[in-house]
Amino acid sequence: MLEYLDISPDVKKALDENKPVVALESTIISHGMAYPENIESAKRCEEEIRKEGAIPATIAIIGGKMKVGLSEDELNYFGTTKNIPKASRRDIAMILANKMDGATTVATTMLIASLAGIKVFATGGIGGVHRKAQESFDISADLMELANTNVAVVCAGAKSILDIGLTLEYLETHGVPVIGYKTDDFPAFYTRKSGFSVDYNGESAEIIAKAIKIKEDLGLNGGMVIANPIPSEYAMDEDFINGIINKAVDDAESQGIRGKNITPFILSAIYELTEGKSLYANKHLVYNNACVGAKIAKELCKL
Ligand code: PSU
Ligand code: MN
Repeated sequence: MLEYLDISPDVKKALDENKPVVALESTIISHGMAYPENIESAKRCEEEIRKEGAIPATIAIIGGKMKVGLSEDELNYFGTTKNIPKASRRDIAMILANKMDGATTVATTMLIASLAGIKVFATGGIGGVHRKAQESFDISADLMELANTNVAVVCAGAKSILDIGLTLEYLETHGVPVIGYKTDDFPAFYTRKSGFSVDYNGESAEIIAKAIKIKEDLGLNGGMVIANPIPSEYAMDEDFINGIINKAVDDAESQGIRGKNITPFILSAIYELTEGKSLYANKHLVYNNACVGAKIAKELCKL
């Protein structure tokens, strides 16, 4: 495994010394935002984590290696290189065999974080069960990873490009706890509410860390969803954004977009249709998640 896994010196040192580490994904860099905002925002996430006293570990596949913690050069390379393939679990083996680059999704970032011994990961939104999944079978590999891999994922909920109700049902079936960070509502990425509730309100980073530790002690495999709503000052108007999302989902369908291209297509359609306003919300909710991820990772190190 060491042949394929490359942990940066500061991440390795932090892990060896039981210091808090927070993983970050790279699909958001290659497919979620355009240059130069992608790099700026990736750096700002790392800063937010450091400000809280934890060490960031941005995860990506570069030249056939699973990198945990990117150097500035690697981050710049990753953010400026076009057409890096989105790497989900099924893509890892061939990407490594061909010594290619890969942008890690929530699923793959969880998997690699877990190989490196990182327990907390902060991102924007998770993938889930798509609308009309009963016909398309389109269920993100993120959910299967959450079912199996022991990493807690701090996110701003799921976008309503998905069927949020079915996504929560799926997580329940697979035994994945869905915990709100200081909220009873499951958030919908751009907005603080989705109309669905979380299973538990995690009132503090401390209680969430405790739950992660207990889950680990009991050998209950699988991840956890820590749903952290976008701060009110950055939240978007619900009717406005939902109208846009519906249009983006319809456009994807009418243009026959399929498979792994659906999510990136819809995300960029939302960006175009909101004339960039969605990006502002997107960036700030990710920074907020990075910060909460660091708080939880810190509490976890004390246990
Ligand atoms: N949802 C978002 N923003 C994102 C993604 C999902 O709101 O950037 C990205 C994440 O990397 C996630 C992936 O893991 O898309 C899910 O893709 P798919 O639906 O193809 O499984
Ligand atoms: Mn899919």
